[in-house]
Amino acid sequence: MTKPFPDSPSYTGHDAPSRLEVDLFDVEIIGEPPRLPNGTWYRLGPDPQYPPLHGDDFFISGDGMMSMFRFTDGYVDYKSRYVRTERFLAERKARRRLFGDYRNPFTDDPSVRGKVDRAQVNTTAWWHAGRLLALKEDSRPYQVHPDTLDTIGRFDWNGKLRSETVTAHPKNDPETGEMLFFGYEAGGIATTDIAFCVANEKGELVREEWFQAPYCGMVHDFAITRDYVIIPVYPTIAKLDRIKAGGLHWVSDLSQPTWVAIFPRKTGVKDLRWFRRPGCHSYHVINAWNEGPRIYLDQCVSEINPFPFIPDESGAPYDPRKAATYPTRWIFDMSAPGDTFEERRLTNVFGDVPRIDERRTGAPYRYFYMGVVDPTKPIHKSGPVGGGFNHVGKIDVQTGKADLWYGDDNCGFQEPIFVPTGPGEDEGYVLAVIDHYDQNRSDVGVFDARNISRGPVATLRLPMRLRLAVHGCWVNAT
Ligand code: V55
Ligand code: FE
Repeated sequence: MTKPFPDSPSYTGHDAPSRLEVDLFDVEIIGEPPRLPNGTWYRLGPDPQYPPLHGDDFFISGDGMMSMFRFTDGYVDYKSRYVRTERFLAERKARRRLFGDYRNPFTDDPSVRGKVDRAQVNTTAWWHAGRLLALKEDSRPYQVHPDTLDTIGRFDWNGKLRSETVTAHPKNDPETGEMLFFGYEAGGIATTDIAFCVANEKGELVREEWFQAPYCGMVHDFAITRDYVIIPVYPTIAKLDRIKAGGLHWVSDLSQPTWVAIFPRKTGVKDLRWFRRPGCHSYHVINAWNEGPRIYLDQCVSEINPFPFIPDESGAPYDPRKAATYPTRWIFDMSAPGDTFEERRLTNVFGDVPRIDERRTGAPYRYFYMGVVDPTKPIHKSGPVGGGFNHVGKIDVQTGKADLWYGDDNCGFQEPIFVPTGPGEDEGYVLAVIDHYDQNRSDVGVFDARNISRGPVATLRLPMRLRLAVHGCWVNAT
C-alpha cells in the first residue's frame, strides 16, 4: 500500500484500521472460567482494507471483518477473517481503494462503477437455519462458513430475493423458527420501496411483499410481535440528486414526521396502517409485543440522528444532548382510529446497542442489556454504534432500574450480548468487549447477568486491540 490512511477520527486511535486476520488459539482466561455452553460468539464490523478514495470517509464505510470467539469445554479460541466480497477482492487485486464514499456509487472509480457489487457487509453477524450471514442494510447478504470464516459467497436465497437490500436487523421468531426481515431502498438507491420478507424455519424465502414509504428515510431496525410487524421510518433522508452530485447519502430533516408502519403478520402489507409523531430518530429496537390490539414497541430513541457525521438540513450544529438515545416505549392501539400513539421513557440512563434474551423476541420481557453512556464520566467516542459506552448496563423495564458496571476512566464497551444458561431471561452470562484506550488493547468481560455491577466474573485477555465490531450473535454448538 503506497497511500497511508488519513489522520481523521475514522482511521486513528482505537479505531485505526486493524486489517489483521487472526488465529489466536487458547485465549488467556483470568478469573473463574465461565461455565458457558459450548458455542460461538460471532461478531462483525467495519475494518477498511484500504484508505478512502477521496480523502476521508465515515467509520461505517469499512470492509466487513467477521470474527468469532469459540467456547469449547471451558476453553476459548479466537479467529477473524475479512468477508471476501467482490469489492474486497477487486481492491485487493488493484492494491488500492476503488470504491468511493459511503453509500454513494457515483463517487466510485470508473473501473468498477456499476460493474462490481459495492456491498461491504460490515454490520451484523446473523444466524438462521444453519447459515451464518454477514449483513449491512444497503446491500444483500454474504454467507460465511461458521467454522473457518471463509466466504461462501453472495446470498440471495437461491436467486429468489427481489429486494436489493437486506436489513442488518432481522428477527428470528423463537416460536416459528422463521426469520423475518425487510429491505429499504429495495428497488435501488434513494427509492421509497420497502420489502418485507419471511424465510421459513428451513431457510427458504417464502414471502416478499413491497410497500412505499412516505420518503426515503433511514430504517435501521424493525420489530415483530406475535401478530404484527412494525417498521418505523425516520426523517434521515436520502435524495438522489444530491447523491448523484457526489453529496451525502443522508441528511436529517426533522421538519418531517417520523412514520411507523404497522401491519398484521397474517394478512401483510395490504392491511398496513401508518402512525406518526414529530421527527426524531432511533437506530435500535429493544423488543416489542402485543396484547390483542395493543402493541408495545421499546427502542432507543433520540431527538436527532446521533451519528455526528449526518448533518441537519437546517444547518443546526450537532448537539450531543439531543443525540442521547433513551430507552423509550411507544404504545399503539390498533382498535382505535387515528395515527397517533402514546410514549414514555423506560429508564433515566441512556445508551444503545440493546440486546435481550432472544428467546423472548416479540414477546413480553423484563430485562435488556446495553452499552450505557454516563455524560459525567469520560467518553471516548460519539455516535450510536460504538457510542462512547462507559458502562455495561442491564435495565429492568418494569422498574426502570439499571444495574451498571463502570470499568475505569480509560475504557469503553462494545455491544453486550446475553448467553443463556437456564430458562430465566437473566439466567446466564453477558459478554462484552472492553476496549482499553490507554493500552491499545481489548479484553472480553464475562458478566453474571444477575449481577452486572459486580464486574466481570472472568476476563478473556487479548494481546491486541479489537476495532469496533457493530453487532454479533451467539450460536450454541448443538
Ligand atoms: C449503522 C451502522 C452501519 C450503517 C448504518 O448502527 C447504520 C448503525 C456499520 O454500518 O451502514
Ligand atoms: Fe444496528
